[in-house]
Amino acid sequence: MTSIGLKNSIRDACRAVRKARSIIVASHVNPDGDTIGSMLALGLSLIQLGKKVIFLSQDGIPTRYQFLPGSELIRSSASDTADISISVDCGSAKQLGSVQQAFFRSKTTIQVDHHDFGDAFGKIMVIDEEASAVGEIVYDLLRALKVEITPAIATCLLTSIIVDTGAFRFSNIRPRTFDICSRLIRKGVDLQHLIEESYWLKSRAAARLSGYAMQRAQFMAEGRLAYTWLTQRDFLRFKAKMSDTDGVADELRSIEGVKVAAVFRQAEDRSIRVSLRSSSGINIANIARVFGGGGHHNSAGCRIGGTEKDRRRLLDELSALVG
Ligand SMILES: [Mn+2]
Repeated sequence: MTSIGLKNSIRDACRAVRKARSIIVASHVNPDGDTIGSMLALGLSLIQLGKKVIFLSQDGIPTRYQFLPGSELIRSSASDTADISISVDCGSAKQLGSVQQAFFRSKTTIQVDHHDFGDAFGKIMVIDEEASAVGEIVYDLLRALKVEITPAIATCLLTSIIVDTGAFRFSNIRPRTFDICSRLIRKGVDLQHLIEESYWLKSRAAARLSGYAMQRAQFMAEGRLAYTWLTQRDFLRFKAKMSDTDGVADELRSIEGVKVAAVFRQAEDRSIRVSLRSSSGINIANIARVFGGGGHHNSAGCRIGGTEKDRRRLLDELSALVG
């Protein structure tokens, strides 16, 4: 989306928001800090504007983010309809999971997203692929709506940006990321505390299981491709949850010589969730897309079947990619 396109779509979104009385804000399944932070910042702002807001997340809110203001308002389903629905950080309608029904009951739908390789499903598309996190786009939207950015809203927006930039370390950061963060921090947010809570903090179980996954890592293509895996048995043995190991892919990618990293995590339904990371210059989202997933240039994911053959097929594609 061009910057003019973005401005126009923000204007259209503002118009729809001003007209609406009730609004659904919805996150993606297996929510991360970007989708949760963006949803809360947007929802709290809409409440400030006098709207009735329904916060929807199929999988509720991870314990890690329960400290965020407004988190107690999040529901996993809703029977009521709203005038408009807004999704945040969802690259496809499928990403909404079971809240899809409620979402599409609204006549007007707005998709606020930053995925490079997503599907268009909203009537109004507010897409900025250059944004490091959806929090950056929500910030633009709130400015256009003339919302007063309270410390609570600033906290949620910063959480979104901290999580999607790996606490300001990933290649998706742009100068504007810092411009926005600088303005948000000045609203009176304790940044150090926020990074600790939303990014660094992990349970012992999570640390041990991540270490286990790192220890069993395998290397292909002369060390340019690294991968590891975790089964349901591993999660049970370490008493850890799948979301406890979200950082493993980034850690694997940071090993010397590694250009592409893949983490295979077995879900409860036995399908395999694959997290992919690549160093700059290598587009990993294209491959994720071939396997029915999506994401960003350097961070993407997909789901594959549970057989050795399924895994092999993806690994072969990845090793061809790193040559
Ligand atoms: Mn995101």
